[in-house]
Amino acid sequence: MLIDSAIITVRSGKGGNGSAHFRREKGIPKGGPDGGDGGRGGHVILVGDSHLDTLLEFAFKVHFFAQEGENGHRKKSHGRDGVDMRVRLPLGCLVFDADTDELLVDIREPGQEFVAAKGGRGGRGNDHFKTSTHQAPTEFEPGGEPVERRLRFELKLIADVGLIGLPNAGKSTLLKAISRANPKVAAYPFTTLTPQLGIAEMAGERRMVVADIPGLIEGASEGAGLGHDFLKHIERTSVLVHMIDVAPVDGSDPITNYRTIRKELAAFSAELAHKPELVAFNKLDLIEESEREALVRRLRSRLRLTKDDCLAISGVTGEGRQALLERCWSLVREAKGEPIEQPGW
Ligand SMILES: Nc1nc2c(ncn2[C@@H]2O[C@H](COP(=O)(O)OP(=O)(O)OP(=O)(O)O)[C@@H](O)[C@H]2O)c(=O)[nH]1
Ligand SMILES: [Mg+2]
Repeated sequence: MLIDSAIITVRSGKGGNGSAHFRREKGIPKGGPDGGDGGRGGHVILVGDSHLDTLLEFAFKVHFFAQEGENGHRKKSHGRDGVDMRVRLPLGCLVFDADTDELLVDIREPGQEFVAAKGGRGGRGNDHFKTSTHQAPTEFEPGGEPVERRLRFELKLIADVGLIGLPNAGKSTLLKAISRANPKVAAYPFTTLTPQLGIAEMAGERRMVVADIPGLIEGASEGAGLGHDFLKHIERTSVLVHMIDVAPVDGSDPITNYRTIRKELAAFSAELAHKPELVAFNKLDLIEESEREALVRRLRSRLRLTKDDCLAISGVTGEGRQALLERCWSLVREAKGEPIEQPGW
């Protein structure tokens, strides 16, 4: 399982101070205390929202502060309560106190609420301190202190798209180019040692979770190399993008390489073998422009793939990248049984 996580700081609002005011009006020289109470400080409330599916927004915003309560006014007028700060979270999100590691709540239901930082209570005004022997109190209560704490969110993510292929095929390069993830990329095999996750953002506020797993090699389904442990991670994805290096430095044949991986998927599980697969002929930039079309046509026909099943791309120059994402999007929606929306609809 792949985990998305975020740490944020929340602070509730301080309570408003009570007022220490005395009524002063023409003809009423000693009007007595009339200081009103302060307003309650705003809470920080976590709310379950079924429309969210990642913690992405917390990469940009990490402070969530509620408003302070207003101080009390004269004429026993109550200060306004501070506005609560509502923080929307995807369902399935676990919330921990980041400093103690205590699990605070598991957000499961849409609309579920959890007060993560309680607003300070409003202080009482001097009106409350009046007694028969204490007619002119100047005492008032200050507003309650705000609560500040750091929260850690954890969300188990199921990737929509799994990038597979031999080591060095360019999986991490692609993930890096389409998301904010920063996997290591290097010109040698087995650069990626653990699955990497990224969120590809597309026009029209569309998002896909993409998983880059370590390169697979022959025998991976039986435990060779590093990929085996991670095949199970991609079993639950909707779509596989099978990356083929069209000009491998080791001189190997892209066709054989493709079949090697297919064999391992089949040996691992029927589920993986039958998962929708999009083939990406990668590193197109290494091929002379005049030869590209013929090469792709030849690969396609030898692998008996239709035009819909494959695409030619370059993870480095970006060629074909958008088309690949759009195809993935359609396949993911299809696999999930959701209608395929167009951006801007
Ligand atoms: N010319 C060219 N080089 C590429 C392209 N994509 C990746 N590379 C290079 O290929 C090498 C391997 O890229 P990675 O992205 O690390 O490959 P990987 O599939 O993640 O490899 P492993 O993590 O070992 O499985 C790096 O030197 C990349 O710069 C491409 O489209 N064109
Ligand atoms: Mg890699």
